Amino acid sequence: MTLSILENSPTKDLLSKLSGLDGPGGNERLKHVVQRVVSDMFKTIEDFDITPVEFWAAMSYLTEVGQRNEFGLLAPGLGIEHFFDLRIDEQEKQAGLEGGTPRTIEGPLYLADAPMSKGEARLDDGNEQGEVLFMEGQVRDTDGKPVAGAVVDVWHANTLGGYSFFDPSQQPWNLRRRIETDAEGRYRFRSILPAGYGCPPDGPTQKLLTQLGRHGQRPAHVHFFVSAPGYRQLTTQINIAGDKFLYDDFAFATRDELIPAITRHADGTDPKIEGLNAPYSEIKFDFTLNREVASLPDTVVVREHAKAA
Ligand code: MBD
Ligand code: FE
Repeated sequence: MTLSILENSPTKDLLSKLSGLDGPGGNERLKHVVQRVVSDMFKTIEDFDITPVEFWAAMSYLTEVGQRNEFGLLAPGLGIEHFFDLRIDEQEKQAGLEGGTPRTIEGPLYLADAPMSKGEARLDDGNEQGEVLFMEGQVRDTDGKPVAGAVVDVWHANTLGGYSFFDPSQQPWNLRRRIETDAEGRYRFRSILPAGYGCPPDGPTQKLLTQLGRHGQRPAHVHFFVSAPGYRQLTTQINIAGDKFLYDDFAFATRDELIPAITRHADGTDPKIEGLNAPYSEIKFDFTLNREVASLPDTVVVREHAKAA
């Protein structure tokens, strides 16, 4: 028999007072959200007969998530960041917007203001013996027209799955660049193949995932923000085909259209590339941007980003 006091008037009264909904002042939207969140919590406590000991364990857990700065990891791990993608996908579909490159989550490891270059860039600083990756493509609009001067803001992990800045062993800005597309809307970069990312094994996110019988691994991927005046910013990633975790991403970010073919040149010789004598890989990937739509929410997610000193 479940103990139920949720519908009793003292509980209803309590919810109305604790959320401030019984009085004036404050933020009306927040009052309603707090009322809902706390009443859903009460319902969970009731339905699962949560004990105070379990509740305080959860509070300690959230404290640790904050202390370790892992909310940016917990949110994708619990599918919340992907859920926001699914919501805006549906909003766009209902507004008749289609044909753009699919979006997928930003993740927690972006760093604003990466070095800018025109047309092409080398992303790796040469300090690591990774397999060379060349990636290139064109930014176009949904009519197929090239978008010149678009900014392709790209970031990815090194061969150990670490991101510069967050991984202090890497040099500043390693594997992070902004590339402005040329007159034909083209971008091109040289880098090294990233490895997949794994949640810190001793951190609170992995602790929860383990309790859920889950792993905390992502397939190897490369992140992008693609933007241009008059277009909806695209937040996306490409995955490296063949990765063991391609369809088993703890952050739920893989999408079929975001797994470009990767061409491996096993002989490692290319007359165009001086000094290259080891196997290397090549990816061609074009981005399609949707035009700005005033009636739809902006795709730029305003959130706190780390800033390089
Ligand atoms: C990453 O590199 C990432 O992209 C996400 C979503 C979560 C953790 C690490
Ligand atoms: Fe990532």
